[in-house]
Amino acid sequence: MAFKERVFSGMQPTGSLHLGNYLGAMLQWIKLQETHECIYCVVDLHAITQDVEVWGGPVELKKSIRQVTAAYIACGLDPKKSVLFNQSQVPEHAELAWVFNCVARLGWLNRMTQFKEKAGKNRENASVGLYAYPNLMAADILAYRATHVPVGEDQKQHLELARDIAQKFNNDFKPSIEQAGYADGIFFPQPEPVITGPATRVMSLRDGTKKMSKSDPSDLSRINLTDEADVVAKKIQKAKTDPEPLPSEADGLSGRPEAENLVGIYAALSNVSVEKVLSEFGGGQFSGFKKALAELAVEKVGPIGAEMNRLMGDVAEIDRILCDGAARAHAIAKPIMDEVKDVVGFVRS
Ligand code: AQP
Repeated sequence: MAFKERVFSGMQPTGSLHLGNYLGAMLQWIKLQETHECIYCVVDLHAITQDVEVWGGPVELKKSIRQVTAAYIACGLDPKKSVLFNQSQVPEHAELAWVFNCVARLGWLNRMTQFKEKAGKNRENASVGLYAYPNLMAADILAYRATHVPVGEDQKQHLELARDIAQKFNNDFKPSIEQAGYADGIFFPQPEPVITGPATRVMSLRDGTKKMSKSDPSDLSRINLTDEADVVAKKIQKAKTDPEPLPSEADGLSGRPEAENLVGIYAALSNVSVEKVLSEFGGGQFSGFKKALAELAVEKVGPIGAEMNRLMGDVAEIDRILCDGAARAHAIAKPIMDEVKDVVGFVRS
């Protein structure tokens, strides 16, 4: 069966969105909404897979869900063009995730590097939800039979797993899928990752070998979309660098992760190549470059933060947008989930 092209992606309300989320994923989302049917979710069920200290408890979670929604809109997502909603309002995500828990293999999940990184040394104490996170992510995508998933590079492995789950489901239930009228036996599509943002892996400002992340305990490690101009400038000024001047060629950045990261951020924000940035700043010290980067970051991030604050002034409107989006998402996912139940063999009224 040829599936209609449909885009799905999401972000976790585990704190304020940052430059990595923006450059790695959001810019692609905005582009895709002009050409595709797009479904963008605030993945609150994913947020609670981490310890409560990470997502902050019930009051903080509600605030973060609304704040991420405000960030979506402030960055340029249009709730009339795209479907914007929070995951927990559409029950099919959790329902399909359970089916996928029974399709995915333990061996597949054991290979997931994000679980290893997030669970750290205390693996025995990690939640079962964190372990099964990729199955829920597969359900998020396949509940809509989405064909394209714009994400940062860190999500590539999870996307591969979603493809394996789709394929195994199609194989496991082939006879009933065919009986349901899918002559080629293909019930779920193989979702394609879209990893093409201007900076698909933005690194921490404190450690160029670690990705910029909402849950990094150091706020200095990231630029939040809500940071005030002076905070952005301070974070960039304090960003870790090395003692050498900036190179004039891109090759000179290899083995210098912090320099590579800052130059990459500058290139992405100004929409030019790394070579172009180095032709301007190569040979100079970091101090001058950091000043220019701070100005650029403030120019790009400042208006987003200001618009988020304005939107957060009307929480009822944000809730209305989420509720409307959830109804539209449910209308797509419910018939697909009903068919899943038939294919698996559940009795339903
Ligand atoms: N540093 C990054 N560079 C490029 N892309 C990134 N993304 C996240 N960090 C970077 C992309 O943003 C989207 C949403 O990510 P998420 O919020 O669902 O979860 P995450 O990938 O786990 O991001 P964080 O910031 O590290 O969140 P926490 O700390 O809560 O786990 C995804 O497309 C992701 O690839």
